[in-house]
Amino acid sequence: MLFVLMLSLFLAACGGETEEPEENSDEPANDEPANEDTENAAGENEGETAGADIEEAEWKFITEELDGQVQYEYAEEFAKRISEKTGGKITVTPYEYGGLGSEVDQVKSLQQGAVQLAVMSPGFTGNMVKEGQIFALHYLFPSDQRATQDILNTSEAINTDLRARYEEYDISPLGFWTEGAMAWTSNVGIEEPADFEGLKMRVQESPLMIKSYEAYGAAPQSLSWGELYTGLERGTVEGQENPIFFIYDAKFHEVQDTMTISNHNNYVAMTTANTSWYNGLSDNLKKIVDETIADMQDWVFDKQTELNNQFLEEMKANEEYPTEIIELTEEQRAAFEELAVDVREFYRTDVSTVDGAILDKLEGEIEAAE
Ligand code: 6CS
Repeated sequence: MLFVLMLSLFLAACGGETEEPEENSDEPANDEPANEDTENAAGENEGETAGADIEEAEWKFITEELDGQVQYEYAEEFAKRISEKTGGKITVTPYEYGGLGSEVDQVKSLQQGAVQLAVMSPGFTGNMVKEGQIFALHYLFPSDQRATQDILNTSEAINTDLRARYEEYDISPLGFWTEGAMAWTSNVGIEEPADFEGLKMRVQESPLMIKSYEAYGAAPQSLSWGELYTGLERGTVEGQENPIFFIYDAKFHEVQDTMTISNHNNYVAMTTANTSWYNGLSDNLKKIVDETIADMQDWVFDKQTELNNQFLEEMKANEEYPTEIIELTEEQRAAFEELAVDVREFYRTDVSTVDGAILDKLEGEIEAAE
């Protein structure tokens, strides 16, 4: 035995062949070059190194928007980053709105695990995750979008408490971000609450959104955005709210005469994952997903700013479909705010399943931030 041991030491010292490493050994086999990626300077090929222990997989990522709009651009950027970080082992396939049914159908697809990831607007879960309707409350967040995004990034009420409510339904919101300030479109030119009187306002699937417009005297109804252009054209609905980039890119300005820059709220979207799938990811992949989403908060903020500015300019310059653009003064905004504040009470008593605790905490966080 001593002879055998000495012989193998002698052969190893001479650079002779050695045994293959045991299956579970972490060491590379001596007769193969060490992983070249790890030898590169400055983290080059970091993705390939990171991807070394990752199995190939495809993750489906649905969005509620089309190519060129914020959500879809987000999914494409996410796909690019995940591929880089996993050395191409994970392919994320983004899906535009439309192919997988309505927004509510998309929520079900995520819950059932037919897709792994989705950008979701809380408005479409309004009949299920009651607390998620918090984002339908007007004048809750600061009117400044950067300040709003900072709260969305750091709020415990949102990122811990609200997330837990969603996870009861197998939906994990991993990031909350604004798609920009909301504006109203109509043919009446909304400047004061009286302009809403009897107006058939389109909203998403959220009882609280309905309540918010009833507070102004409107006659709101829920509709998928896929039916919104035709609805406005035919007059089945007469007004709607959305960020400017979306109003212009979805061509609502073709069938609406005026846009009120009301900034009564901001449009919140969530990057969500199917909870069971997310929990089943390896620690390494979970970390890659979490870090990518955290890193993209600034990216998506810049993207929505860019698109909202760009489309506002395009709308102003459009002579084929001219739009009267109304900017509300602080005084005019205050008249809406006065009516909107009571809706918070409705949220506390009739919507919230936790006695308004999430709203109380969020209000405190907003106040502290301001
Ligand atoms: O109004 C809507 O329903 C749509 N608005 C935006 C900004 N994104 C998708 C959503 O479905």
